[in-house]
Amino acid sequence: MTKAITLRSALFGSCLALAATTVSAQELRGWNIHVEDYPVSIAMESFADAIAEATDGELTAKVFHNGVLGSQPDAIEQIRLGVIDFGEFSLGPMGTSVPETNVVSLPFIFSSIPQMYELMDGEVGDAIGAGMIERGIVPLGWYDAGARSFYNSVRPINTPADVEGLKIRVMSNDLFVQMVESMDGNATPMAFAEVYQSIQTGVVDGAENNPPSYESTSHYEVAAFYSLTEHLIIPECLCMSKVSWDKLTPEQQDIVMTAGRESADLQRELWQAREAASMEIVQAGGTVVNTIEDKGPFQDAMAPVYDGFLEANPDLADLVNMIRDAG
Ligand code: BDP
Repeated sequence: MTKAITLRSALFGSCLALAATTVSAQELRGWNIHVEDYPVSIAMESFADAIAEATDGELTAKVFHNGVLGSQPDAIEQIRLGVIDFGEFSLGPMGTSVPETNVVSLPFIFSSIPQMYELMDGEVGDAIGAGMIERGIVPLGWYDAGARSFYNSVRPINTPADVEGLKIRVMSNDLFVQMVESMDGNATPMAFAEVYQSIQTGVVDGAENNPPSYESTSHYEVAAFYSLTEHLIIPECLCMSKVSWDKLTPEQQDIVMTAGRESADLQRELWQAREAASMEIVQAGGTVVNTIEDKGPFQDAMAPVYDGFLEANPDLADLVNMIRDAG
């Protein structure tokens, strides 16, 4: 693999020149879209605690939950500019800034969550991470976001034909628009915070997300059919602005990187439990869940998404194949 630079050498190599920089006590500001008891949020708080402890309070971090620092696409740009110091992002909306992240937004690209973990913790994660660093975003740890499935207020989805004519909210990325359109649905990119009301008022019929987000946003109250298509396994990332990263001393960088990795271990553990709890909550709340026995027709329907992507991004074909060949 030509892009096999490790994140460690890419980052630590480039900051040697700054080794003499001294930094006085400072607080990092962190963006988070989720509610405070969400696995991501708890892991981010542990990251903040670990940094404060390891630096004796010289470096602290404050996490702003509930998306109060703005929408995800805006926050990604602000991280790149150094306006926000760190954040926890889905790689889904990062595609417009970092093309490499788009490979994990291809429907059904990973065969399972364990496979996703394994690849993100290896060469695939390193290649995507290198692309992020090039665009000003330093990955500290890969978080889990399970698999996303469709939900709507109209009918259960059992086959791609059931998506026809449904108005589905998607995250901001053309790939997700194409994904829904390839099943003849109508896709509407929209901010996460607007989805509940949009379903309630019929602006859209539904959306797609993992069980914890479907539950924590109360979307299940307004879209009771949850169909386990599990069409997207998109990893998430605790990341830091490269602008902010470069202002840290090498010792602080080490502390932040270690805290980020450890927070990812915690998040992955918490995720499993929350997924199960969320499924129970939504079912107790009246959600009708259906599993999909044969996902083959959905996978087949995605052929145009892959064709279009590979035609527009021939340089990413190796990365796509690396994941597909992992089996
Ligand atoms: C959630 C992700 C979050 C996204 C949200 C969405 O954790 O980062 O903003 O989906 O659909 O699962 O916008």
